[in-house]
Amino acid sequence: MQNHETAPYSLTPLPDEESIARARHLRDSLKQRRTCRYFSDAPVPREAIEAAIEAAGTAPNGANHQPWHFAVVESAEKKRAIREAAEAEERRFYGADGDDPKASEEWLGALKELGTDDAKPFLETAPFLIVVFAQRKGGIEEDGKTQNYYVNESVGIACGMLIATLHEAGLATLTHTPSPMGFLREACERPEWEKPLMIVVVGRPSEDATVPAHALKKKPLSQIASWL
Ligand code: IYR
Repeated sequence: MQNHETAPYSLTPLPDEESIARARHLRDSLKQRRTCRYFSDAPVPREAIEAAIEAAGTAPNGANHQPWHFAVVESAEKKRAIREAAEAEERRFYGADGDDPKASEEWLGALKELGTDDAKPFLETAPFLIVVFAQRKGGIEEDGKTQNYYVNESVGIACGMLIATLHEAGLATLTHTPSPMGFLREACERPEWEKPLMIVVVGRPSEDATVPAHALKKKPLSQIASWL
């Protein structure tokens, strides 16, 4: 290693059985997570959102520039504006505006099992929309100039940690990605060097919420892992 300023690092060692039990415990909890498309308007505590964003902010990332911003939308007017703009894009995507769909036939076919369409009422119903921005530039000082690195990877990991923390807090989430979503930059008053990556919708499932049966099919370990 090159000479650099350091701080000590250690982890409390755990017996193997304890490591295995803890890993399985978190796995079993995360297995209960579902992408929710039916939200109630029941409130959720702002402190849980704050803690989840702080958890996301610890994600590994390029050169520790922490190239993310989380715009938390809770005002009814803002949520309505975002819903209207998102649904306009989705109408073009699904061809619900009378024109040819922007999505390919193959893509629309892949979505059949999810049952999605251009209606996105959850963008207004759910108490919080966390709009996640990837900072293409800015560095740790957020100067808007310094180059950032591995931005998509960094912010993707942060989103995973955000969603996992919200799930552990007993909250339902949906990753929503209207395309294109440039309108979110203006709606959230973010600078041009930031790219909206996704909306994480947060709330509680409605009483009659369902998930597509397709979403329950998970690839087994033997398919998703190889050991060399
Ligand atoms: N953004 C659209 C389409 C969509 C695309 C994929 I890939 C999904 O996994 C789900 C939806 C929509 O939200 O309907």
